[in-house]
Amino acid sequence: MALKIRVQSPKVKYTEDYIEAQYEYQTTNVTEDNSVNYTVTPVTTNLLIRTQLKVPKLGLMLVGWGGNNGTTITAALIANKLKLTWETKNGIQKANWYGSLIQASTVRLGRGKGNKEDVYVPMSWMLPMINPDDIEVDGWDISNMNLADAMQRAKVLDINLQKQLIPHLMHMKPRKSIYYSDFIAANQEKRANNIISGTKFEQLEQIREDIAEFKATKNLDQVIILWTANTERFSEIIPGVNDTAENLLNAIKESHSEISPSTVFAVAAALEGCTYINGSPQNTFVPGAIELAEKHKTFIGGDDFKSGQTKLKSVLVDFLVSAGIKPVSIVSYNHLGNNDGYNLSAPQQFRSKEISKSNVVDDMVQSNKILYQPGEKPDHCVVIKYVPYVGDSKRAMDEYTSEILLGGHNTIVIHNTCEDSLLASPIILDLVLLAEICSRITFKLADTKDEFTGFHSVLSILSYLCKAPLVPQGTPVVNALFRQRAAIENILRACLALPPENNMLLEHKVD
Ligand code: NAI
Ligand code: DG6
Repeated sequence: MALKIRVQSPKVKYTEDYIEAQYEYQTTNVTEDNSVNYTVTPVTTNLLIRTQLKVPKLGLMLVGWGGNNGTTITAALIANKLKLTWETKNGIQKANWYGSLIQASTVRLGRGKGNKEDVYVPMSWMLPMINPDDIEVDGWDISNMNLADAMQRAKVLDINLQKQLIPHLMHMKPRKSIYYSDFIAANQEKRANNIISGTKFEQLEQIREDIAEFKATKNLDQVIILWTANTERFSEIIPGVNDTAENLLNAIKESHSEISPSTVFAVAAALEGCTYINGSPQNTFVPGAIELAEKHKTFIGGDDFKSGQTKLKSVLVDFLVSAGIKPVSIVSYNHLGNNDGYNLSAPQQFRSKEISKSNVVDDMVQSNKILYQPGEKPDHCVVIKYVPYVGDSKRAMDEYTSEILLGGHNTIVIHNTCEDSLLASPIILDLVLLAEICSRITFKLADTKDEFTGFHSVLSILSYLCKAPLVPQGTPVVNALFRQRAAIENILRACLALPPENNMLLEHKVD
C-alpha cells in the first residue's frame, strides 16, 4: 500500500500490515472544592495505536435507497467515479465531493521547508482510507421505484447530470423493506408497495439474508448499513421488551408492536456483524439494540445527519458563548417541500426531529457558569413547515438574540437556502468512510501484555456528522462543531504519533 504520508520518528513503526504509533495521550484531572478551589493534575497515558493498512472491499446498504438522499448519494458516487461533467447555465460543471469532510477538507500537517508555510493535505491522506469509487451500493425501500425514476422524482440534480445517470441507475432496484404504518406519517402509505410480508422475526431473517447475499455476491469484506429512510416516531422504552438485547430479540420473535422497522434493521446489522448508522432522529438505538451491538462488537452511530441549520447553530452558539456573549433566545424556522418535509408534517414525526434539533446547544450553555445559572437555558424554538413548491431546496431562518455588555442586546438573523440532499449526501459518505477506518484502529496500553482493543461500539467520533450524537453511556456529549472536528483530526494524527493540533504557534510568538 503506497502511503501518502510517512512519519519519520522512532515512535512510528511501519510493517506490511499496519502502522504502529507510540502515543502519549495527555489528559487533565480536576478536583473541585465547592467550585471555589480547583486541584488540577495532568495525566499521561502511554498508548500503542495500531492502524491496519489493508483497506477492505466495502459495501454500503442504504435503508430508504429510493429517497432523496438515497438517490443523491448513489448518483454522487457514480458521477465522481465516472468523472462526469455536464453543461449548466453557468458553464461546465464537474463532479466533486464538496461538503465531505474526508474528501474535500484539508488538515494542517505542519510547517514546510524553511519554516515558511503551513502544509495542508486532504484529510483522506492521513491514513489509508476507502476510495469512494470502490464502494458497492445496494439497499432497501418500501417503494419499488428504480433509482433512475426515483432520482427524477427527487428533483435534486441538474437535468443534464440526470440524463447521464439514468442508464446507470435504471437497473438498480431497492430490495423489499419493512413497513409498520404507525412509525412513519400516514401520508407515506401510498409509497409502500415493496414490503416484506410475515412476522417481525421473518422480516429480520429476510434482512439478514439480504445482507449476506449482497456480501457474498459482491465478494465484500465489510458491509455498512445506513438508515436514510423516513423519520420514525420515537419508540417507547418498555421494560421486558426493548431494554436488553435478550428481551429485544424475544420481542421481535413475538412481533411486539413497539419494535420499529429501524430497530429491526439495527438488530439485523449486529447479528450480521455490520456497522449500523442512523441518519434520522428517532431512537432506533433502544437500550437492547445498543447492548446487542456491544455483545457482537459491531459499531453503531447516529443520530440524525447534522447538515445545515443545526451545523451552523453548533458553530454560532459555540462562538457566542465562548466569546462571553449570552444567547437567550434561539428561534429556528424552516420550510421545505420534499418527501422528508411531507413526512415531518405529521406531529409525531415532527416531534422526533424537534427533539434532535433542540438539544444541540446544551453542552455549550453548560460550559459557561458565568453566563448561565445551573439549569438555565436559552429559549429555543424549532419550527418546520411543509411547502411543496420549494421541493428539496430548504429555507432556514434563524434568529439568535443574546445579552451583551451592561444589558445590551445583539440579534443575529440568518437566512439560508440550500438543497437539503446535496448537504446530506457528503455526510453519508463521511459517516461511512470514518466508521470504516475506525474498524482498523486498535489501542493498547504501552508496556503491558494487554490485547489491542478497538473503539467502543458506540462510535462517538461520528458526532461531527450528527445532530444528536450517540455516545457510550455516561460519557460526555459534544455538540460544538470545532471540538468535534478537532477530535477527528487529532485522532488521525495520534495514529501517526503526531501531537494534537494546538494552534499555539509559539515558534512565531517568542523572541
Ligand atoms: P425521503 O422521504 O426522500 O426518503 C426516504 C425514503 O425512505 C423514501 O424513499 C421512503 O419510501 C423510504 N422508506 C420509508 N420507510 C422505509 C422503511 N421502513 N424501509 C425502507 N425504506 C423506507 O427523505 P430524505 O430527504 O432522503 O431524508 C431521509 C432521512 O434523512 C429523513 O429521515 C430525514 O429526516 C433525514 N435527514 C435528512 C437530512 C437532509 O439534509 N436531507 C438531514 C438530516 C436528516
Ligand atoms: C426539516 O428540517 C427537514 C430535516 O430533515 C432537515 O432538513 C434536516 O434534519 C437537516 O437539518 P439541519 O438542522 O441540520 O439543517
